[in-house]
Amino acid sequence: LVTAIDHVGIAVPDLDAAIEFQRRTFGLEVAHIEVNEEQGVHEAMLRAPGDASGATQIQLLAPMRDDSAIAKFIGRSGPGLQQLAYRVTDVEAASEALRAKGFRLLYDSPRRGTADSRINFVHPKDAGGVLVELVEPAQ
Ligand code: CMX
Repeated sequence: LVTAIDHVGIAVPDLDAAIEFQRRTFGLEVAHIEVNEEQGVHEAMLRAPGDASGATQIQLLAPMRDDSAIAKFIGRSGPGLQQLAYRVTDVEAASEALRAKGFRLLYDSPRRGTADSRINFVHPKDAGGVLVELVEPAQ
């Protein structure tokens, strides 16, 4: 089902401060920044210098609205690890295979993720307390 670990997402209150922290402390570099209005996030993808494109990235997620998933997460748990994202080749097929096994998928059909990827999520209560994102990268 899964072809790679795509990224690990961290909920942060302030995107610029979090980027600077990762850069200064661990030497990570920004690979991509965008706003995803539907998800209500301002986000950045970071990677280690020298990592090939396609290597596992760190996603920093800052809330843009009080009713966003990230704002709610920070309000309840504080900043920290929010999601683990698995790469798949076909997000609809992967979602269907998991639904058939009884897992709850958050969306009936895929939504738009980072860089025009297509995404869905397995409910954290069905995945050992981890919010699992399924990511089909854009072609
Ligand atoms: N990881 C682990 N557990 C989580 C969680 C997370 N990220 N978010 C919520 N939970 C837990 C809660 O702690 C709660 O547990 P308890 O019942 O034991 O207290 C339980 O799940 C259900 O919580 P809830 O209040 O019913 O649900 P929320 O309103 O917090 O929503 C979720 C949770 C996963 C449905 C919501 O965060 C969501 O829709 N996430 C998907 C979208 C998303 O995360 N977008 C941001 C990233 C965008 C991107 O990656 O591009």
